Amino acid sequence: MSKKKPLVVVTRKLPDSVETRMRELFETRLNLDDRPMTQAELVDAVRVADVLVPTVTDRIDAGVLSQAGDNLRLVANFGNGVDNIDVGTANNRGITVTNTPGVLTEDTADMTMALILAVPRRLTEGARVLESGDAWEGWSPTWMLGHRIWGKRLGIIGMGRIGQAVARRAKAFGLQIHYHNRRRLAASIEEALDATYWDSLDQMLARMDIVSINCPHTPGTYHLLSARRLKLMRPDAYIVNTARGEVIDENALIRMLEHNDLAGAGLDVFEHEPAVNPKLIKLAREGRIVLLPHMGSATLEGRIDMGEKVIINIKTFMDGHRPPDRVLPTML
Ligand code: 8YV
Repeated sequence: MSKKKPLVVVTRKLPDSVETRMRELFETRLNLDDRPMTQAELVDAVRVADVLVPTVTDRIDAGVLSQAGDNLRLVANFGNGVDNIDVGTANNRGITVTNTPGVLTEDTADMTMALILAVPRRLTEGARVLESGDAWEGWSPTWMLGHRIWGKRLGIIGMGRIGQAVARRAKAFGLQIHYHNRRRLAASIEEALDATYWDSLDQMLARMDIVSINCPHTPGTYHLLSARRLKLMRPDAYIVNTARGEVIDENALIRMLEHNDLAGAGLDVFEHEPAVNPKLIKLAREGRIVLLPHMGSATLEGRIDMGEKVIINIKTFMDGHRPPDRVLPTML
């Protein structure tokens, strides 16, 4: 007799090939119209599911987890960051949590590099000149001048997989690589990247031309770039964030940009997503900053790879093995 297939509830629309494979392997409940689920709908889902596949847009907090049915054994996050899930509570309730590391490293690093280029070189501002439909008055030696990135100092906060992938790209663009991380990297990696380690984040911030946030959002990194720390930065420095909005005190950042205490910013993530502070939008319209709607890992290839990881995590778990991408509270 064949074993009953587990009920897998997927909270958002995933690429077709991923959904097709999930349907073959599991009893799958999909969200074909892609409308984000409410907290009440998430509660309904965890009451019946054996496995929940949430994304960054779902808050799987203690309130949701406390109402999970006995069947719920696995929360297989479609995403790398797990700050949308209360991993501690899940763990205490015997629910395993997995994520999708590795497969979005290069895409996110590409987008980070795109912002590192776009902000100092005024890329979106320039593109808008022609889109506006107004006649272009032609080239001028002093018009639309940005700033060179070659030779500048890039300070990477969080030198994990994505941080290192940013460093590899930035090195090729002639940036000097500096980093702050919980743990110092092996000498061989530092050497390959020509990277200088700063034990003190404060000291590093005061000396960088561009700062890139590449660490996860955890209780320890919430507002890591606080008002006090942002003030340590040079007024001609830029800040790029493709990690999580919560790592920066967004109100403090806005104040600094408004007062020209920072040269600019490139933000792919926001503190209260999907809400974006209107002051940020105003600054973007003025050409001071570049804003993207959380597109760091948005490639079809990446999303298919993420789906594949989710499937492998579910399948391995259901077959009675330790899933490859298990997240433990101690890892956060
Ligand atoms: C994903 C991300 O799109 O994986 C992450 O941590 O931030 C994004 O790039 C998102 O998390 C999907 O849930």
